[in-house]
Amino acid sequence: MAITQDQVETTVADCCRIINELIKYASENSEKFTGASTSHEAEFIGNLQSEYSNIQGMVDSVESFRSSLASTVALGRSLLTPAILEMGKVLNVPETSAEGILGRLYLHMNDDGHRVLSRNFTFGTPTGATFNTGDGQILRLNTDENAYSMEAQTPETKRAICTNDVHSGAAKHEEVFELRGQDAERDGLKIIGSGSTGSLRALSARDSLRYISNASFSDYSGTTSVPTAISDWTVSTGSINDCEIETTNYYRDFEGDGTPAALKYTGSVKLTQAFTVRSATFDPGVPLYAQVAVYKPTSGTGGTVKFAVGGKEKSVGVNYLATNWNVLRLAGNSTTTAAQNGFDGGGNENNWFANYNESDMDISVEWSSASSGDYVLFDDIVMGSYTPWSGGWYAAVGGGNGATAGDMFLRDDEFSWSDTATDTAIIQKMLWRYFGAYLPSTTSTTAVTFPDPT
Ligand SMILES: [Ca+2]
Repeated sequence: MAITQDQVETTVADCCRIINELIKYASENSEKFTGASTSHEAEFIGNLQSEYSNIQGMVDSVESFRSSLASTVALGRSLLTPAILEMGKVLNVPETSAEGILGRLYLHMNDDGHRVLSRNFTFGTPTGATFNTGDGQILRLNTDENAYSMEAQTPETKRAICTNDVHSGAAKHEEVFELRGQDAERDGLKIIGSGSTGSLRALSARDSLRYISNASFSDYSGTTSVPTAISDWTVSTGSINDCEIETTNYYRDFEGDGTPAALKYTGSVKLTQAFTVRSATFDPGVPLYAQVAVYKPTSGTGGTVKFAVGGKEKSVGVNYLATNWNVLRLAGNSTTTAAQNGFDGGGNENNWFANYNESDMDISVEWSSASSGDYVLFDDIVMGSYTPWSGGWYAAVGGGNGATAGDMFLRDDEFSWSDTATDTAIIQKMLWRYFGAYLPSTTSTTAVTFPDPT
């Protein structure tokens, strides 16, 4: 009789149970070997009497026991691997590595609706330290293209520290941050931190030039008050007569910008640029960050502003914007009031190529239902790849400094954020711990179809 996927899932779950019970004794149960002052190891050491004739031998032996326990916990990978290879045969996939087969299993589960229990992460929001000079942000993306939580991550506090600013080796608006997780434990018996470090460079309009031309609206024909064309952009709705160039109140410039400028709409206009202008290509495996700055001059300014990249857009009623510069980020297609109001949020599945791709791909900035006698400004389209680190994706973007400098990131500016996970899920946790992988998951126990061992 042919082996079924369900049968191999049970075998994977059985392997997870064996290793999970050992890990629970090692570091997770209230009765545990190591991890805190109440652990068996610490109590054993604490109860030793200095008068014991072989006290050093006793310390050595418990250390030796600890070392063996850590080695056995590390065997989780070799315990699980044959079961995962068996899964590869059942699925009839060409991959031969455990990681490769888990990647295929993810795709199969996405197709057939199989779900494991979620580790139930709460992903923290990077928060700038009160002493920061820069007023920009670090944005995160923890949702994959199929809208699953990216759960191959370590619950811990993470930090980003600016190591290179414009005065110490970075290009303007392209400051470099060092990313740091918490220290890992000495032998990995208890997971207290990833020990991971990484690097994150802030994105500027210069990054956008990989995809579009004239991303910050500095180039035009005619005069600032009567432009005859905005270079490389097409007026697809409205008239060039409702476009001007604003060189005093702009959002920010970028390295290599000539005379910094913003685009001014004095009526309902939509400018569009096809991605064929620069023969842009997108990486389906790397999510795209995209934003544009919008200026609202008075509280009474009305209408709707829209920023669209490919098939996705961020559309916001101008009444929701602050009377100043605002940032619209590509992160969804929502039209509800609450979602519109969240125009400043992070990324989601729509930042992946599979979801924003379309026929005749283009980018556009639009003001519709413009209020009579008013204007809005658009400036500084920033497009670039999110940076992968420690199982998630990150984008850093500085704030607008307009004509007056002073709020760019400076060296030692810092962000911190904490990720937590309920982590009652056994299979998902083991696949992260031993393979750096995750499968389609759900927090609803009744929706789980690839169940944890009981
Ligand atoms: Ca500009």
